[in-house]
Amino acid sequence: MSTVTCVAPVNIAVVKYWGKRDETLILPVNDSISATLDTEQQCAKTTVMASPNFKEDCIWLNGQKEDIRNPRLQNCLAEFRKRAGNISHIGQWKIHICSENNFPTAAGLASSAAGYACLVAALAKLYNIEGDISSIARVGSGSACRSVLGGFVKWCMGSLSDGTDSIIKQIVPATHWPEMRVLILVVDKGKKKVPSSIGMKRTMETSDLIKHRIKHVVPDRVNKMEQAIIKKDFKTFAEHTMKDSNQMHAVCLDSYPPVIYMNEISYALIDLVHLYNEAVNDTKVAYTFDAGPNATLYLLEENVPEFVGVLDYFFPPLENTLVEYRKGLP
Ligand code: 2P0
Repeated sequence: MSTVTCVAPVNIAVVKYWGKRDETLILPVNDSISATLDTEQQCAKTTVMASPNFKEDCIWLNGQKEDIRNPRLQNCLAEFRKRAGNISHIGQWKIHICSENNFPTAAGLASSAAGYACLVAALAKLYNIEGDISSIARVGSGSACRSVLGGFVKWCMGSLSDGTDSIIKQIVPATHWPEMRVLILVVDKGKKKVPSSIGMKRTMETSDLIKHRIKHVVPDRVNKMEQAIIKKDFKTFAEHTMKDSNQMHAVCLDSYPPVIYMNEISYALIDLVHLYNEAVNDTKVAYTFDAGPNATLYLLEENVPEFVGVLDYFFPPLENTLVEYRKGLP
């Protein structure tokens, strides 16, 4: 038996990937940029085991047995077995996969990004495969390719139909902007109502706004975002992060039937961030929302205590506990 365990972090996009031009190879309609978070905070942990005694391939996700016939999973496995070829006898053995997330799964918190990046890293170790594995992670889940590298990462959409130029590059390592912090505000742990892949397909088929976004907005925004990251220009970074999140959700709303991910708490958080930035007469906090109502905030370390105080005031985390406690008083 051969066993490998890997850990992979989530990434949170500041210029969003939304829309595919090829659904099998998972090729996007625009470039995207994300930050890969610290491994321990929010990650997937995956163990892969290969044994000549296993009768069939199996997968467990958070302790629950899942369908191994998932086409994306099969694509990843097939690619590894092809690459392993004759160089490894393990390539002929059946495998068991156990994967866990230390955060809510499928709640719009990039669980599939961490999950597939982790699976691919573990399989690469198991089969002793070297070289770029981001393209294999990509066929598992588009955003997973960005979790293969640390720091700020750009996924270049490419233009070739075989996807060979749809590649990732590190803009800067995490050490370049060590003051950067991320707060993840879990508004709802539940699974998203419309999976990203279905939402993206609907957008591509029905939205007019997506055409404007991919042609006239994202190319310029990606350049500005890259420069802002390199120059550590938080104000520009924050402005484009918020505008891009808003536009992604606008194209979701422009899809038909509309794809709605945010809820009233999400909108209240957006208001709060803008009110706070106005009150301090600066742009100190940026929000971004993925395919769910949960907010990710980007801010610099020096501004964390004050903004957490503001959040605690308007969204007291212990509200229910306090109410219960007060009820218990004589
Ligand atoms: C992103 N999201 O750039 C965007 C922003 C969600 C909103 O990538 O179909 O799970 O597996 O390629 O990667 C989520 O989509 O979709 C996503 P598939 P994925 O992070």
